[in-house]
Amino acid sequence: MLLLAPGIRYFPDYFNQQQQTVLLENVRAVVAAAPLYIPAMPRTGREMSVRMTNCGTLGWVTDKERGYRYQATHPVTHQPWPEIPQQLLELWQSIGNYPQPPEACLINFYSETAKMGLHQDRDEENLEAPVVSVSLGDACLFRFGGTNRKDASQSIKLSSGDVVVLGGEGRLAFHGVDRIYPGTSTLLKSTGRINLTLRRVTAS
Ligand SMILES: O=C(O)CCC(=O)C(=O)O
Ligand SMILES: [Mn+2]
Repeated sequence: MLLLAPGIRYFPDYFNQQQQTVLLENVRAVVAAAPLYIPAMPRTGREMSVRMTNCGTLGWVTDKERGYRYQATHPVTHQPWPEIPQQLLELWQSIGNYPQPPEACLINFYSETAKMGLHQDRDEENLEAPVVSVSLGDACLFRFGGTNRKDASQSIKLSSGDVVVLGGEGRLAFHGVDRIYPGTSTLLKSTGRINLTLRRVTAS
């Protein structure tokens, strides 16, 4: 484990090839039940470049009308989200340092050209619990800074199987994905990257 900044822990190669393959199968099963949808920014309705879905009792969604929020059902199918795969629950137990299980696992799919702007994860009522993030597929350039948008930032390349935890002092660190490096992994059938983030939403 490497401490990238206060509260930001990095576990390179946390999942080996075989574990990544199993995880990917689980993600595919989630996507089959809860299809990827196109998230839109609050107010402007501008579409994000990532495609998203979730598993867990709650999922993070966003649209023009109602903005960022967690809800128990898929915004398009209106079905409850599938369960969080066991491997991810175990990951949280092993490194989350938090007594209660995650409620949401946001699944982001990045095509070759997708990115995610610098932001904080702060739609959770619970900011005591960490956010645990898993990378699968092509590598990306991940940027993280401090708790103010203008704070200096650093970048690292995240590869398939890597895990990053934003907890404690790092829980509200600004972060984002500047680019994908297409063709750097053979895990997925085509190019692209999948990111999974485990979150505890409620405070009790
Ligand atoms: O893709 C990543 O590594 C980060 C994703 C992220 O920050 C988010 O979904 O809030
Ligand atoms: Mn985030």
